[in-house]
Amino acid sequence: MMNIKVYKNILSANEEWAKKTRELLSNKKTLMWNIIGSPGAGKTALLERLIPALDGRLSCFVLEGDVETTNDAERLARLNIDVRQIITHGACHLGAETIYKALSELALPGDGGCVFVENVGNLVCPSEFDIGENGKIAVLSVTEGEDKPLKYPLLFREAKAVILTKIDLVPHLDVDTTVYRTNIQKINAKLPVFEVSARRGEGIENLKQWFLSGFEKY
Ligand SMILES: Nc1nc2c(ncn2[C@@H]2O[C@H](COP(=O)(O)OP(=O)(O)O)[C@@H](O)[C@H]2O)c(=O)[nH]1
Ligand SMILES: [Mg+2]
Ligand SMILES: [Zn+2]
Repeated sequence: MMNIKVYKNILSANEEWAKKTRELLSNKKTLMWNIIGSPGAGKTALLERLIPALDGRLSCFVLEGDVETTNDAERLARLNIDVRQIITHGACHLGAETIYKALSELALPGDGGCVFVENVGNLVCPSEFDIGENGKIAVLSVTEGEDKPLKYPLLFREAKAVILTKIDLVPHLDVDTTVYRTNIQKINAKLPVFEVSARRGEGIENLKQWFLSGFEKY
């Protein structure tokens, strides 16, 4: 018999915590979404609109990641949901260990829980770290420029959906949302793109249906 030497791929600490998070989420029949986008893209404003729309169907929780301040957690706490702020003191992304520990403290229901993690505003490294989420969601605003999916492809390769925000501003800008879509599709042809205005509420209903459909697997 041939003697084949086998090496085991030891998971990094981050991957180990991400795995524990996935187990916790699965036991609790809860979905967790990792919301990634530039500072100011409109991630918090989107959650302020989306969560009340999902209310009644899902129990929503938010883990807010920021370098400093509890501003975003304070905005979302007004929705009367359980929100926790994770302050990174300089780190530009959230790691899986912090997420696991924060998640363990939430009173997740046994079914229908939905956790939104607003990652630190950054188009680069949050996409590189698995935090045990069910999916990454890219938030891109129409003011950022149509070439951003081409310049920051990893996020668009990894994401389960793109939310193109601030579409109420399109009439005031020299942009074309079809160019955003074309560039997103160059990176990831099957990625769903939702055009949304958190200011006016356009597109929120479609997005709500997509988030609800994520629970069909349970
Ligand atoms: N016109 C318009 N402004 C928006 C929209 N969403 C967010 N903003 C504004 O964009 C700025 C940044 O929003 P915020 O939610 O804090 O972005 P975050 O840093 O990605 O969480 C704020 O001044 C918001 O009022 C939108 O849909 N339309
Ligand atoms: Mg924010
Ligand atoms: Zn980072």
